[in-house]
Amino acid sequence: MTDPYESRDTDGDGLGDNADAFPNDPNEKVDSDGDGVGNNADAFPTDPSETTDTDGDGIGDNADDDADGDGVPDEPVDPVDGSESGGILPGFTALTGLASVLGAAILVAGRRKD
Ligand SMILES: [Ca+2]
Ligand SMILES: [Ca+2]
Ligand SMILES: [Ca+2]
Ligand SMILES: [Ca+2]
Repeated sequence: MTDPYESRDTDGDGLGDNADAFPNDPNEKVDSDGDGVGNNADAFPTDPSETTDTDGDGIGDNADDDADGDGVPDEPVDPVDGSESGGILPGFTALTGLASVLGAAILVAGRRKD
């Protein structure tokens, strides 16, 4: 360490806590755009409105109409995607399962009474 005012390097990344924007993260030292995501994890280290580019097309997820790159625009929700109906079915199954368990419990309780 060359800075005489530095006394600690909590995350041990070689940069003192005073100069380290992420003193507890050994993988990050600088956040150039100040969006809270270190430059190493920030796909857009100079753009505070973007931190990730899921499909890697160079357009940040926030500005990208198709962030996951599946060819279907993110909004409005694509009805062909099927993720909506897929979400309802497991819930319905779980509810039916719960009802069966409850029914069985009531049945057992009723038998005990007799
Ligand atoms: Ca660090
Ligand atoms: Ca950043
Ligand atoms: Ca950024
Ligand atoms: Ca993108």
